[in-house]
Amino acid sequence: MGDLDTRNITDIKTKTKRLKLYKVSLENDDYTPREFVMRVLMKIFRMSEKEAYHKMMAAHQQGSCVISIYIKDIAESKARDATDMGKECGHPLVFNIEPED
Ligand code: TYC
Repeated sequence: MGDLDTRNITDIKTKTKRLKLYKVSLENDDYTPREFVMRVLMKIFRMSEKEAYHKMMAAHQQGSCVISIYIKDIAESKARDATDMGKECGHPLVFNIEPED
């Protein structure tokens, strides 16, 4: 009985899998107003005005900037909602996702 129980417990433990994480990045463009980018970051990613300013400026100066890291479903819906918010107002703002290494 002892041997069998120990093996079963080990099997259960090794089946625990870590969830894969995804980065959401903000892409720079030449048209979207800076204030609008900040509004999207504050609304969809719950940033303070100061954090939103720094992330927006990082994308503006470097071409893109990682905003945050989430499980797949959340990363996809945040990137889609944020990109849609730009589209609805006629801005070409884009958020992309990619697997974290
Ligand atoms: N480059 C834009 C401008 O000068 C502002 C901007 C910043 C747009 C960051 C997108 O991800 C972005 N109006």
